Amino acid sequence: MNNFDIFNGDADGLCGITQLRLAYPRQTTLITGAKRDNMLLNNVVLSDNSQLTVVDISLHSNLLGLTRALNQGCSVEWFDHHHSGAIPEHPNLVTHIDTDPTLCSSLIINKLLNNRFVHWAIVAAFGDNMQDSAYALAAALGISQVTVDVLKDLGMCINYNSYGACIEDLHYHPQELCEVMRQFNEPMSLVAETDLLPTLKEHYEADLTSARRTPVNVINEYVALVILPNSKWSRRINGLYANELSNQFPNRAHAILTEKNDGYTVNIRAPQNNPLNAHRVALKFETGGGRHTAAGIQHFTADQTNNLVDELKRQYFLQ
Ligand SMILES: [Mn+2]
Repeated sequence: MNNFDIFNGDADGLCGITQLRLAYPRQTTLITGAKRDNMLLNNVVLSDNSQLTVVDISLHSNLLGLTRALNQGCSVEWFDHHHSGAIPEHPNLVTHIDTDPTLCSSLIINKLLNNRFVHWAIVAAFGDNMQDSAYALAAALGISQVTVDVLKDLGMCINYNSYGACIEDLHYHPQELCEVMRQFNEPMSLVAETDLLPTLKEHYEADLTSARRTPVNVINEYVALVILPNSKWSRRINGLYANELSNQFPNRAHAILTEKNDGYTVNIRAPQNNPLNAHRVALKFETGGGRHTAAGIQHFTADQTNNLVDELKRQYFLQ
């Protein structure tokens, strides 16, 4: 029988599978990717009767792969906090799915493991930007401020590593991170014994510095636009840089255009002081989608820029 661990390559996916494999060691084939590779189960070739552990990818988006796996006689255990859609009833499927907005996959797993590797869960919560949950858990356990700061740094840096259009854009393959992380029951030991954290931090800072050097086209008090070049650093940092600008200028909506070979991708952020309808702006374009606060357009062309600016102005001007 073959065992597969299938998990998102971001901090939550990695910390989730780390907790599970520390608790239940098992030889497995690792299937992971960049954060945006969220259809991992649909795209994997499984052997019949395998055991699958799936962490931090949506069941809804992977229903095809799940159905196929169950038909092949595989057993599947699923841990996640994304929208799942209707969960198929099958004797070989066990799910631990909770879409409570204060939970991430690693917090769900932590609860099942009774805080056994809770520091890893806190790393994940910071990585998934669930600061309140992370701080609350740390406070409940009386974890020192110094330790919390390190766990937060680690979570944000592992999360940063997962951004990019494809695996080649990433500094570390998440599979490599997974193999390193599972050697440590305790993330503070990983930080003490490896140079992973300072290395990621340096890359993170370098990417941010490059982004900050790019001119910001301030359309008016409520709308600003940035165009990042076709480069790996742009693809790694565009979303995090959009968040940074949004924190810095809370009255302003932001659109970050990242050049690619045949146009642009777009990250949109609603103003923090008016955090609505970013997805509405994005949906004006064919490949747009997202949430109220953060949305995106997969494929965008330069001649649509005026349209986008008009939509942003219409949505956010004088509100
Ligand atoms: Mn997550």
